Amino acid sequence: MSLIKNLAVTTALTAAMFALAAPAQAQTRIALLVKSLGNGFFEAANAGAQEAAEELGDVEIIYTGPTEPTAEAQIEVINSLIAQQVDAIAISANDPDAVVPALQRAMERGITVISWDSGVAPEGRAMHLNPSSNELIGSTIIRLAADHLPDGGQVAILSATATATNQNIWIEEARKVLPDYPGIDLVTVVYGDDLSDKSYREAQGLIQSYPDLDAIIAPTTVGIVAAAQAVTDAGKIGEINVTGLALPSEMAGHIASGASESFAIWNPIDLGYSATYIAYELATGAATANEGDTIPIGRVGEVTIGENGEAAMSEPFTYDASNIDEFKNIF
Ligand code: RAM
Repeated sequence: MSLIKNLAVTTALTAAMFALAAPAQAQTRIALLVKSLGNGFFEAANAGAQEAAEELGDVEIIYTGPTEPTAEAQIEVINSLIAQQVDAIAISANDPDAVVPALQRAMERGITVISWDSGVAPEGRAMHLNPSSNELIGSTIIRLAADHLPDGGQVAILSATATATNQNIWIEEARKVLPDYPGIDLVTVVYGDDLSDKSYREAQGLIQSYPDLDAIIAPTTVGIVAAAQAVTDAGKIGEINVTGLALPSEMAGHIASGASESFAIWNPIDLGYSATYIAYELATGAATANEGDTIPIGRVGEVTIGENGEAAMSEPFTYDASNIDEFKNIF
């Protein structure tokens, strides 16, 4: 064998070995774009997305988001995902409308776009996955407070950002059921922007401004922890009950101390898992998202697309001292 031929064979062999050694190229790259990084709720959703990616086999998850939960910062991330030519973007949006033009540009370039958790207006995505029915979440957060106020009382809401699609809908739904609770007086709604320090200051403001306050309802996992801490630090445990939507892992201590009697949440791992399945099936053409279509979501089951291209995953579950220990190590 000539030296040249020998070299050629060696090169071909080396290339083949490298091809074998190199990890298989993921065929579908799905960006899980969250409201902001550093939020335990989205980290749990990412764990579910990774689980789905492993099951699906040829999927790469790009977990990404801005450091602060604003639409402007999310638009920058969307533009970078367009440049990276990802196959799908699954977004939890900081604003239903502001991100639409950027997402439309993504769709024009063939990128599948869905929203989950916090929705995008219909013209900016193929479908939206709600964690649960919005009516049910809205009525649940009021009931959680009312359950511990048999004689009625003053409640205040500490929300995330003022433009967050999900919290705004839940608050709207919560207001609709208030007539069913004549003794419950919703005194104000304030915004902690899903930032711990701002949420803490807003909770302190509520405690100072409303001396007779009986409950703080925080429909955000970031806000509820900050509010429970503010109530604890103000020596108001037993006077002001903190409730809303939370992660058992982040609230176990506040349930034990009595700062929170109970709260609710759906499974955030399942939500990230479901969003990934849906994004994958739409991106690969295995499913469509027209009204009435059913999309399988692995071990979670299936969702059916309803009005405005929306679907809902499951029901929220209530956690209190009787069951929190079972869940605090899961999410
Ligand atoms: C925060 C975020 C998220 C919301 C949860 C309940 O983590 O605002 O969007 O779904 O709370």
